[in-house]
Amino acid sequence: MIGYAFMGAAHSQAWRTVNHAYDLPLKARMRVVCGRDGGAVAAAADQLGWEEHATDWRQVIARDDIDLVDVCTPGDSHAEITLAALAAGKHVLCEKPLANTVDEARTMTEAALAAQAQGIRSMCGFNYRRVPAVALMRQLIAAGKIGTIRQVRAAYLQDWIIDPDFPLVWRLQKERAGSGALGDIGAHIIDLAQHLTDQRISTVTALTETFIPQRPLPTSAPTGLGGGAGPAGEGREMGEVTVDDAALFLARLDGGAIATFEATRFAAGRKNAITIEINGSTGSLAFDFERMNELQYHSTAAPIAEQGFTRILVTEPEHPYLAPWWPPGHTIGYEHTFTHQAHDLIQAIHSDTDPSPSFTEALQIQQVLHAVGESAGNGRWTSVEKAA
Ligand code: SOE
Repeated sequence: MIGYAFMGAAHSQAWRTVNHAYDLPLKARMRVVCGRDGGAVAAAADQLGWEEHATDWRQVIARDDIDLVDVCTPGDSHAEITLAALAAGKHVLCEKPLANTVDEARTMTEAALAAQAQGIRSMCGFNYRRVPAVALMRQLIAAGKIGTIRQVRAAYLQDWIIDPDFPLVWRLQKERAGSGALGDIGAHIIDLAQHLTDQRISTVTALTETFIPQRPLPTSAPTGLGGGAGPAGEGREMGEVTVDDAALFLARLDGGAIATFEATRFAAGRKNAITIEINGSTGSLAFDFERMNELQYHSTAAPIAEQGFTRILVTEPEHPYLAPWWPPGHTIGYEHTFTHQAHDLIQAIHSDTDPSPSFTEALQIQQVLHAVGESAGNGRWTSVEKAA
């Protein structure tokens, strides 16, 4: 694993757990965690459960005892590390968004397709697909339970940077993160909308906003989402915020549905609020991540007097991913989505099939992000370039 901050910790939890939760044909072994700061990566290895630690990812990738490289670094190094790992014949799991630009994502996808011919698998980490209630939602839609899909309403709301004194961390710098709320959290709801409906976004019209254009430079090493804030008040060094704080867009999907998307880091009080509702010709399904063990379902097939949204408690062994977890009613959490992701990747490697989302799927999401950025700049409806 390269990188060990928030996503690295989440992925480590998954690698630690997956062998025990599921009876898998291949076992994950946590060989090496890699980072630039020798002391910090040693502490991370100890805390997160890695056998070894290293500061040079190239040396790690060259090792014969490494089969899979898990890329958990900021977006500006995804392409370089992934291309090197694929060239060395390693399977790759790369965090979302796949890259900072469409060009990088395309190069990575071409490399992944070439490696695929040698049996090398690549996957992009869109973990929210692996919430059991979301997976169930997809199954119900595919089974025709809400009929023809008309509308999608998706929002991803956070508030961790509303304080103007919050420092200029890497996620607020275009050259490191690619974009702001759009790529970081908007990418998740783009993936969810397309995955659930099995339709692709074809055109968009968008606006983006950066509410706080300058912020204090960070004074300490990054932790969690951020880095230490400098002293408040005058005399501190400021830097430009070069990404969006919020991104809103309308979209048409290629199967005829229409959609609205909202991604913001300025929704005071909303910590990690993901909601998605899908309205079809004969019903609706709605998911709220703050109630991630539930799914709301309304069907027009029920007698009129009994119609309304029904709460499905998604904790049965019959529900996706849940068989090995707890008895019905004993809920699961955020971290399980990463364990489910690790499970699906291991199964794909073992059965010589392609995991999803593949890099080709992640490239298409990158193309949607790009079209949203273009449209926000020129104020026009913009077509999404075709991935293939
Ligand atoms: C930060 O905004 C972040 O950690 C994202 O990068 C993750 O993808 C999301 O799951 C939670 O928020």
